[in-house]
Amino acid sequence: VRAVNSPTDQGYLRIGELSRRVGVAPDTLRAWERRYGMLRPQRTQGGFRLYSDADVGRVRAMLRHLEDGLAPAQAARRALEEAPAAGAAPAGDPIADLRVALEGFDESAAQEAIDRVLATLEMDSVVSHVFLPYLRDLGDRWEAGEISVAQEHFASAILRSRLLEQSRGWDRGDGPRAMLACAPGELHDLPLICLGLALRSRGWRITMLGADTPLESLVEAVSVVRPEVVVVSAMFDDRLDGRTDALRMVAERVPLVLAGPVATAAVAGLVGARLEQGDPVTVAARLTGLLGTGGATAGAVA
Ligand code: B12
Repeated sequence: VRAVNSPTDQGYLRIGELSRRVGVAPDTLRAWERRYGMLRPQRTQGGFRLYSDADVGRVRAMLRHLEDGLAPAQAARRALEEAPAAGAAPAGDPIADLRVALEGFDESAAQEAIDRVLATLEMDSVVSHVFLPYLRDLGDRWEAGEISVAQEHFASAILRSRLLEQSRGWDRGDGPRAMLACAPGELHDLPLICLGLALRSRGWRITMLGADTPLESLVEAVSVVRPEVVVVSAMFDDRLDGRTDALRMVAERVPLVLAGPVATAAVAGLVGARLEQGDPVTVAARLTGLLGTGGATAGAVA
């Protein structure tokens, strides 16, 4: 079971988000990090720095000391000595907040925790650093028998509704269009919704077919909507078994991407699809890169 870190030391804010929270320009924050060791970011696998509530606390302390008239080096020393002092770390760890609220069936507290997350983080961070890690934690705890199916259902229903709320209008504009569907029998549509939001923040238009989509019906929808890309997602091994003919029919009409843990290079090769096994934000970035900013060369995706 993956433990959730203590509220103050888990990094989840990117530099721009930290900057907005504390009202200090990113360049200044970077200088304080370099000169005074004021910030202690964690690194993501992709090399991004992630800042924590403890970092927020130290910057706020530094600002107080500057306001009191101390020179920067002196203000920094004071702020570092104080550790996460009174009034320093306001928000708490969003994943821990969600865990307590959702697993305690406390809908209002959960909605407030999600409101805070949505107000402070960009969509990529909401997905990568809060919702997906929380969902994995939820699944681990369910598998270990620490929480019930009822708690898991309650939590995923609320998260799903809040993600879908963010999806309103995601088919507008003139960006490239992605059609997203879960393989037949597949009910796990949360990662697909996350992918849709991550694509949307990169200018795509989204047509979401959601859970358990019959592939014949997908072929029909493709010929009506004519998306630049179709993504079919699957969590379980047997979702794609015996469906190579239907998948090939999709891939013959439109660049097809197979995503999710059980999509394999073998199946993708067999049907002429592209395999994407990263997390939703990484996949969104990659598809966007492949298509180019003009969205013209859809053929590059498959
Ligand atoms: C919420 C949930 C449900 C909800 C789904 C709600 C919804 N609308 O999506 C419900 C209640 C319906 C459900 C049902 C079931 N679930 Co469920 N569920 C989960 C849970 C808690 C979160 C799923 C999720 O969204 N995860 C977030 C994803 C993105 O994280 P990830 O799995 O680590 O995926 C990584 C990559 O593989 C990739 N990725 C994965 N999918 C996709 C898709 C796309 C498009 C992209 C780009 C990337 C991508 O991104 C992640 C990397 O960051 C997981 C726990 C978990 N570990 O995920 C279990 C889990 C997936 N479920 C599991 C099981 C066993 C079931 C059921 C069989 C339970 C049952 N006995 O009925 C059913 C099957 C339903 C079905 N027919 O599909 C197992 C799967 C084990 C396996 N693969 O064999 C898990 C892992 C729980 C566990 N630890 O055992 N579930």
